[in-house]
Amino acid sequence: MPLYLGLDASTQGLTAIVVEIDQRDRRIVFQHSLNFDRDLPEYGTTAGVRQGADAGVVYAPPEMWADALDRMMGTLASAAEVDVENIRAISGSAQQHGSVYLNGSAGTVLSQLDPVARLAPQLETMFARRESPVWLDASTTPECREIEAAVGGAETLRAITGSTAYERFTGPQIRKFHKEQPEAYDATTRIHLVSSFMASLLRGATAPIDPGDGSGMNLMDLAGNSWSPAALDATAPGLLEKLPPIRPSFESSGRLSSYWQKRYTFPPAAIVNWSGDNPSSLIGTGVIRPGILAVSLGTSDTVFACTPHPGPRPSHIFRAPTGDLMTLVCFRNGSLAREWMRFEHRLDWDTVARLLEEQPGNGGYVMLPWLETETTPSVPHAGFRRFGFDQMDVGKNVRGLVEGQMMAMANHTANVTADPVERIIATGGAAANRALLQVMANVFGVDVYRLDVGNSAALGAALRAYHADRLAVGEPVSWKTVVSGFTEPNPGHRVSPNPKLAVMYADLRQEYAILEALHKDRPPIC
Ligand code: XUL
Repeated sequence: MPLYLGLDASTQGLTAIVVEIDQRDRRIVFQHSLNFDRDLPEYGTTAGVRQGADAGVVYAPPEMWADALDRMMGTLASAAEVDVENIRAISGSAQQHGSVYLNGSAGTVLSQLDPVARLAPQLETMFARRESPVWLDASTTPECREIEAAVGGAETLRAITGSTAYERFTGPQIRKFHKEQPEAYDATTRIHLVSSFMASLLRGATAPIDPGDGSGMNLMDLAGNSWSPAALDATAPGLLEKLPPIRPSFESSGRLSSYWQKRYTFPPAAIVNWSGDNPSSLIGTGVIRPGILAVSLGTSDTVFACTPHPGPRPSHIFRAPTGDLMTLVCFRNGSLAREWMRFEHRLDWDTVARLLEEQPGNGGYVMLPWLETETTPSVPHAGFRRFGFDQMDVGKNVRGLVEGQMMAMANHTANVTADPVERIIATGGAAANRALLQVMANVFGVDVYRLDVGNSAALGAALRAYHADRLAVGEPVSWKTVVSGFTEPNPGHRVSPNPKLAVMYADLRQEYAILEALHKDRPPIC
C-alpha cells in the first residue's frame, strides 16, 4: 500500500507522520517526535534555540536540524509498522522565517555524502554562517524600517509581500547579516529557509522555496509568487542569485538522494516541496475552504483562515497550499496571560472551568487582557485594564481575561476574512480545555471542534505529499478528498454555542470594541 511521509521541523523538535492511503484505507501508520533539548543535548539548546549575547538575538545551529533528520530517518527505517519500500513521496514543513546560509561547497558536499557516516559532521564545511536566526529573533527593528522606507513605505511593502516588515521575517534578518558581516554575506552562495534547507538535505541538491513559506520573508511578490525586485533591492545586494527558485508546493524537486537510499534502504521517493508550518497546518486541520476558521491557542493565540477574500488588515497574508490565501492575526497575550493568571491565583484548570461556567458574561464586567504589550490591536503599554472590579476578585479576573481574549479574537476576525464563519477548528495546547472552547463557541456564536491529531503541520505535509504524487501520475485529487478521513471534525469533540449567551456576547462584544479603541494607546491607570 502506498505510504506518504510528512516531516515537521518545528522550533522545539522534529516530528514524522506516515500515512497510508489507497482505495480502501486511509490512516496514520507512524508518528514519532524528537525533542531537540532532550534528544540532542549536545547542541545546548533551550526550547530548541539559543539566545545570543545581544538583546533580541535568537538562533539555532543548522547541523542540529540535519542531525535530527538523520536520526528520524533511521528510526523510521527500523520501525516495524512501516514498510519503507512503499514510501512514494516525502514532504515537510518547518518553522517559518528562519534562514540557513551556505557557501560554494554546498553543492559538492550534498551530492557526495558518504552513506556509512552520520550526516551532520559531513556538512560542517558548507555553512557560510554557523547560526541560523529563527522566528523568535527580535533584533532587526532598524532593518525593518530601512526596508520599508526603501520600497516607499510600510503599506507598499504590505501591498507587495502581504506583510509590513517584521523583525522575525527573513528579509530584515538577511539585511542585518549583510550589514554586520559583509564578508560572510559575500561568501554566501545560497540562503535557504529551514524548509528548503531540509528538503535540500533529502534531495542532495538545492530544493526550491514554496510560495507559502516564501510569503513569510518580506521578499516575495504575493500576487505573482515570484521574488520581488523592489523588496530584494531594499534588502541586500546580489540577493537574487543567492535565493533558491520559488516553485509550487505541489511539485517535486527530485528524488530522495542515494545517501538515504543506501544508508537506510529507502526507495527513490519523490521529494515534494516543503512549506512553512502554518500553511502546511491548513491542510492538516482541514481548513481548506472559506467559512472554516482556525483558532490556535498557544503561547500566542492565532486566528487564521484559507480564503480568496482577505479582511482589510490581517497581520500577515501567506500563500496557502491550495493556491488561495492564508490570512492570520496574532494575539501576543495567549497562554502567556492565561498561565500567568492561573499562577497568580494558584488555580488548576478544573477551578478555572468552574469559574468560567459560574457567570458567563461576567455580569457585564469587561477586562482588556493585555498582560504584555499586544500586537492585535497594537498596544504599546502593558497591563490588564479592569473596568468596575479589582485584582482581588478571582472569578471576575479569570472570566474577564478569557472572555476578553475571545471577544478580541471574534472582533478582529473581520480583519482575517470577509467570509461568514460557519465553524471553528480549535488547536494548540489550551484547546484541551473544554470550558475555554465553550466560551469561544458562545462568543463567536458558532460550533467549535477540537482536532484529534497533535501535529497538524506534519500531517498536512504527509497529505501534501499524497496530493502531489497523485498530480504527478495524472490522477489529481481534490483537496476535499486529500483531507478526507483525516481531518473531519469529530462530533464527540464539538462544542456548540448556547443561543441566549451568544446574543448576550454579541452586545458585550460591541462594548469591548469601544473600550479597546479608547484604551489601546493609553497607559493603564494603576
Ligand atoms: C509565524 C511564526 C511562527 C513560526 C513557528 O509567522 O513566526 O508561527 O512559524 O514555527
